[in-house]
Amino acid sequence: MKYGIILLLVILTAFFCGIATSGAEVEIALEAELAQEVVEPMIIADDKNASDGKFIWMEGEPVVGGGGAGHADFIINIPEPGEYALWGHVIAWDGNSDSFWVTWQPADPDEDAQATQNTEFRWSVAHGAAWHWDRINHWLDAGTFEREWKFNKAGETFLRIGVREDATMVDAIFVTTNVKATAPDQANVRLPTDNDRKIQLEGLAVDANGKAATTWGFLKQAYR
Ligand SMILES: [Ca+2]
Ligand SMILES: [Ca+2]
Repeated sequence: MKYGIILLLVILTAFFCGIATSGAEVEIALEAELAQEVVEPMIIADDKNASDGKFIWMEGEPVVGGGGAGHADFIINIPEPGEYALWGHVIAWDGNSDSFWVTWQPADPDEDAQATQNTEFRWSVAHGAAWHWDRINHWLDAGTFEREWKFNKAGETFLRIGVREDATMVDAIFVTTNVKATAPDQANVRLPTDNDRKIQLEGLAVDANGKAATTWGFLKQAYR
């Protein structure tokens, strides 16, 4: 009987250790303004309240419409295959300044959502005039749902944030394999640290050194 209890404890310990180990999420924090390429009218702008003092947007006034051109492209090296979610650290003043187009290849097709207006890739950004986190969703005609992207292998992926409405702002992006979390604290979101920025800037260059060309090698570094 005593040995039975000890055996049970050993099994339970192994079981919970296993959960703790397998529960580690991939978490990558990116500065929006450190995108590999920022194409006008999307621009990098200053705000002392933004992470590292900068953010990206197509400049605009509150309540005024406009947009549909310009984008920021990110090459994101994911360390393992799996399902991923994205969070944006954003400001969206009003109903005329609260959306982007988002595609993340190769989970998403190579599609220019600004041209196709495909609602699968339309992100309805949570309103707020101060910086806040919003999980990237798709705003379908049938409703708005959190997005998940499934990647079959580790390596370079290609994220595009395209302007849909001007004056919508992105400060930072958080990448996570925690696709269940629907609140920022559950998802363990964080703004980029100095080390995160170093990895974002140098990680790619180091990685690209060993290869003839990166998959998304046509992109150039927009900002250093
Ligand atoms: Ca606007
Ligand atoms: Ca920033």
